[in-house]
Amino acid sequence: MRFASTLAAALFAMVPALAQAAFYHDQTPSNSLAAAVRVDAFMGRGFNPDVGDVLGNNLSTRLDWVTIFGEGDGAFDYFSFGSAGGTIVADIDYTMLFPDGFDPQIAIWRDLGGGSFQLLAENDDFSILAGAGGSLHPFDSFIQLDGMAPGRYVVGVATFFSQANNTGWDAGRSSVIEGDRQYGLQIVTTAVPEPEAYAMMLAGLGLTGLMLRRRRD
Ligand SMILES: [Ca+2]
Ligand SMILES: [Ca+2]
Ligand SMILES: [Ca+2]
Repeated sequence: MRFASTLAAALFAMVPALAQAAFYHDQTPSNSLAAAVRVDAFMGRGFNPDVGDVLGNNLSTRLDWVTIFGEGDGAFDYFSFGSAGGTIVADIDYTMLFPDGFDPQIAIWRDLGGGSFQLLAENDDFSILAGAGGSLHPFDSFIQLDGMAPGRYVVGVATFFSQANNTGWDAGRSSVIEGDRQYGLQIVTTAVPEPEAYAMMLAGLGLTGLMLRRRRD
């Protein structure tokens, strides 16, 4: 994977070889909560110095995470993921790297199903000590939610000044991510295995059962 971008290079350098599946490069116009990109398949665990909690403690080997390298396209970005519950972190990194930097703003929604969402939190600027490494400027955003119920959640990215509500970023009072802007975003939680992963696990168990049975014959 090669990118002609300082930001992508910085982000990618932080993703360990074993966890390269945990790096997602977004170029999609995911412009609404309903059209959020599902990043479940990119969730992984393995040491990453830029993945941490609100106090700056590293979380990368205790929880699942995905590092997103996002590129603006004159729209907002939304990323959807399943959580087994507990802690959820959304952590903007390296976004004030020039010349492609900007002042980001993020929000988290709960996906209530049936096209309904509930705004849980939003943030513009935060301490660069939160989220372990990666933030070079307090314009980077950070949200940590604890004690969350299992379910599906969405993280949205916009440009300051923006205002979120239960239907997403309020288009009349929000600023999109312009086409030449780039950002790094860490999403951290306890992931939920996807149906395909379950199917593979069950197939594996079935195969093991068959082999055990055959051995007994
Ligand atoms: Ca970080
Ligand atoms: Ca950060
Ligand atoms: Ca900001």
